[in-house]
Amino acid sequence: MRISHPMHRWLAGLLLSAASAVAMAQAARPHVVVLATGGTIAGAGASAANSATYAAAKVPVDKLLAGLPELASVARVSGEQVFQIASESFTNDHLLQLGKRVSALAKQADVDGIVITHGTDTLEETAYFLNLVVRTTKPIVVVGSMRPGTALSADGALNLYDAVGVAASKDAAGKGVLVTMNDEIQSGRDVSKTINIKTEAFKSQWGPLGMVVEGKNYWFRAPVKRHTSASEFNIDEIQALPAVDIVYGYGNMNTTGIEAYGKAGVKALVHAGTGNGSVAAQAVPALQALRAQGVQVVRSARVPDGFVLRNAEQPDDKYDWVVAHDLRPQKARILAMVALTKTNDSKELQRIFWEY
Ligand code: DAS
Repeated sequence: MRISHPMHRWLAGLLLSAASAVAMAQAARPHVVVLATGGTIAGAGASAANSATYAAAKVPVDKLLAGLPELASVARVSGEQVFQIASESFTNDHLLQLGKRVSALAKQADVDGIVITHGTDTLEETAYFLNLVVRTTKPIVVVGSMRPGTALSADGALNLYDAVGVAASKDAAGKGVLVTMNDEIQSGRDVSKTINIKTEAFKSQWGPLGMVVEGKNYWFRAPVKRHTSASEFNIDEIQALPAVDIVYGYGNMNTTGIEAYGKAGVKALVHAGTGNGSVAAQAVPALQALRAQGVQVVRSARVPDGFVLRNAEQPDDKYDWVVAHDLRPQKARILAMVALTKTNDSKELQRIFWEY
């Protein structure tokens, strides 16, 4: 279409140059890939009052991203729907598939950061797994929400906005896998879901690494345990994860579970003991029998904070058992599985539990 009037031509030129300036600015922004797996952040409730009663894993990733136009000012965002499940249903196969996709994307020169949207129930396990096996310094951020997007005061939108912002940030590189929930930036290694019905659910006994406020990151500490590019583990070399399960300690403890897992052929059994990883006297022989069959025994604790002291509640040197250090049972299971892909030597396993 030919524009005749000089003023109109000038205006059209102005609009065109403004549009191209915006396009150039957008093209210059970091490229963040959002891998969606389901969970409450993709959930939907029957009414706005349903903050805790809803169906998880309903909203597809393109709808999640379309609902957050503010992301355009933070990064160039592309989305992939890897799974659409509630995270309590994650299996080792899901972990492997997701880990391999994250690893492949991290190798791409045109990808600057990766966000994984995830259910909150096992978010801490996936975050720790990726922290152990994805060899990259690029920011990887796992994010969820405690309320569905349909609820009053839903937390998912700001959590996702924060996650993309952190994943697009150069200052988030090299800090291991991160979790952004409730304005905080948590270490994927340290964080756990500690409250099952509040937006302030995710805590670490060692505290968050920092905070995100209005799209700006404020850092206060950095991880000291090995992770990602400094890890001896590599998802690209892992084709399967060994069976590792958990038994819980409590009053009137019996050995039914321990013996059943032994018969089922676990490669390691995590014992979530009372106190500082204590084991009931009547359970010790059953664990010793497992060890004699070549099964690794990892002493963790049902008490959430602190750390299990080696040779304190049990003579670990004598029994050839491993202690989980400060890792909660569900995290100890993740590390035991990954470590067993490399070694079945209990002294090597203990080294790995000290270092990761
Ligand atoms: N069932 C929970 C899950 O998918 C919902 C959530 O909190 O994300 O982990």
